[in-house]
Amino acid sequence: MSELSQSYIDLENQYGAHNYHPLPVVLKRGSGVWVYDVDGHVYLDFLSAYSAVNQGHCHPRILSALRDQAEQLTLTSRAFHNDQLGPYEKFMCETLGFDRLLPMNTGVEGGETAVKLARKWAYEVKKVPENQAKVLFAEDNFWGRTLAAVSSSSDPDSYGNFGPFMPGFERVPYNDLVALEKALQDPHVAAFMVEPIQGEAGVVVPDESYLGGVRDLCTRYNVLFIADEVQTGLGRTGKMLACDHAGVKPDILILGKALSGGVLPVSAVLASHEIMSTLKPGQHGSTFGGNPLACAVAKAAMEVLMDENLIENAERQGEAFRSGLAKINSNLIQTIRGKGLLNAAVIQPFGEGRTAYDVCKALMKNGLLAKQTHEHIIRFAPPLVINDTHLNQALAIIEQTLIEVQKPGYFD
Ligand code: IF1
Repeated sequence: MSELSQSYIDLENQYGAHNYHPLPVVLKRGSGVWVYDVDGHVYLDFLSAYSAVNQGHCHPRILSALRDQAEQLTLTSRAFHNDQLGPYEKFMCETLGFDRLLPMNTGVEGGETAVKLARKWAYEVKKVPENQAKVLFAEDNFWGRTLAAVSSSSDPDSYGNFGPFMPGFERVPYNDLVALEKALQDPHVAAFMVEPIQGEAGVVVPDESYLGGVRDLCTRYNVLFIADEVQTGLGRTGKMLACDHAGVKPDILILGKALSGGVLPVSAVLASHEIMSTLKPGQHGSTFGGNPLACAVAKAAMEVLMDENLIENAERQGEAFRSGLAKINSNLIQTIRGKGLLNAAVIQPFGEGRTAYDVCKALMKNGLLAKQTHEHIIRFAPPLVINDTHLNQALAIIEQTLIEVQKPGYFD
């Protein structure tokens, strides 16, 4: 590593909280599928900031919307109206088929908003007794780092020593309709919040029938189906929403990440008028939620997804990636799974305790950035603008790397 890169890492080590263990690379610029480090080395970005830059790094049309609005008006608070919010809300509701949108900033604020809405609806519409509302989550879920989010987590790294936890949260096994129906026997259940594909759990794709089953059970037991599409939404899985693969519509939809094309934090919760109207003025909000800059950027980010056919590209390139990965003759790849351009490979442990992190470091040296999730899974999620040339280049790097890391002495 160069002294220049090391100098940046040293500053983070000395002055920053150590709440991450990043790969030893210091990035300076991004464009499309490419990112560049401070020494000018170029990398294919196969993480896309955890699916926040689906439109590619620094997309010119999104940056232009950012620049134009930033020179007009960036923030008014919701104490006043602005000329961007209403048109954005209309655009999003008509594009995605919901009655109303509540704008927030980060994905976890979207999740918090969805849970608050579900509880409010439970007390005021379903008539669940006060403070008795329950919300169900899936085992191995991930929806952020707030105390409510970690209260629903089954991962000790997420919840360890952050108690006491939010009451009224329960978990059911993912991809298990029998367990879900059993939990729905409790009349106090307000909602079931679930990722259509579990991202952090390691790109876990449920049975084809699962989401349809969730929809049917939630309807039958008068429970709100909350789809957390912060990571799977906005074209990532080859459809606008991952729920579209199953042809189901959730009662509450949570979006984030690529809603801004990675330019600034923008999230949104969409629901019916019945659900959304349970919130009255002064009962929920955020300083930056619905700011004119976010609305202008998000509208441009959505238009880019649709106008540049990125959703169809994700479907096609995802198929090509999975079949290309399967053709790589390496005993290190145990399983390949995913939908669209949200994919993962399970890596066999190798050498003396070598893990997916070691493979990611080797991939980095060969010009591809990816990140492991848990010890033996590598998530591969490039921007949806990836083309055939980029994809073949990536597959060649992966194949070369998997050979290199098994050569004697590679890690010496
Ligand atoms: C980190 C993980 C991914 C999410 C889903 C809500 C949120 C996320 C399905 C919250 C956020 C991010 C958080 C980020 C890394 C990344 C992540 F590894 F943490 F789990 F993508 F898988 N729902 N995921 O994936 O959105 O508040 O972050 O905007 O915490 O390191 P946020």
